[in-house]
Amino acid sequence: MFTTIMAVWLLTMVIGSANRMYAQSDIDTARIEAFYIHADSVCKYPPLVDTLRILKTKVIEGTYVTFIGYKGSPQVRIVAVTAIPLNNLKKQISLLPDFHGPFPYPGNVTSWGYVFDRNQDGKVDYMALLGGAAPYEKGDMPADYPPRKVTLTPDQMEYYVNHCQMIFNHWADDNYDGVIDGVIHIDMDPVRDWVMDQIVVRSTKFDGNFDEVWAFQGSFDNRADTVAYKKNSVPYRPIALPPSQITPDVFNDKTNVLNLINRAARTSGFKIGDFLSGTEEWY
Ligand SMILES: [Ca+2]
Ligand SMILES: [Ca+2]
Repeated sequence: MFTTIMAVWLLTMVIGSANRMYAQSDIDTARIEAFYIHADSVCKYPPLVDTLRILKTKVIEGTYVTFIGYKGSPQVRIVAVTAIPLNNLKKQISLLPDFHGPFPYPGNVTSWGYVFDRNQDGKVDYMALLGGAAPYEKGDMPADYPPRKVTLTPDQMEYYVNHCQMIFNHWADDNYDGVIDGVIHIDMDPVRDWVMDQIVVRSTKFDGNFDEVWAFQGSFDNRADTVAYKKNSVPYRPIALPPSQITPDVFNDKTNVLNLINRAARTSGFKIGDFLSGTEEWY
């Protein structure tokens, strides 16, 4: 346990010092790709689940919106949107994958995410929403790693378990008008239950049209050559479901989630400063 805490702490220090190399004006946090690097590290290196606490729950039209923080801090870090009330975070929410046998399990309640208010206007404008638990391909997969349904050797099983993470899809409102205009979304490998790529889809003119679509594997440096997509319809493979499409309707659904969270935040009395900008630990 102590080793894990030290490893996470050391990593946080490394990330912190790397980020301090930049002046504040050099980081355009209002771009999903720039902010993703920070949000991704929050998703990957969470605190222990024991440190979570419920700050407020608001019921809106039968849906429970639960604002969750870390013990010792008044700010909201996580929001859950559920049909049932949350009353035992330790049992209901997992911040890291549990393993049921060899399979990663994302926890009992999965409709939650890390939230940020990048421009500090009191409204959430970036959500990293949990999508499941699975291993991520990072460009180092051995050539003989088998497709799904083939029994793994002990070495392959160790490789699989070591690559398992919680899956998050990152949704952003980059012009702060309350409408989602960008996503960084997972795309599963067609032949195995691994995340193969992450697809960036943006409406950079904020008019609802997708005008920037590209994909990467593991890090932005490892960019895919092309992403086949049609006008405002980007195909992707979800976890454990048939192939699907990212469309303006999918963006609208997430805008509705954003608006629900912000409505619940407003009626709960949350103010400017109650959500993190995400840059607090950068300088
Ligand atoms: Ca905001
Ligand atoms: Ca927007």
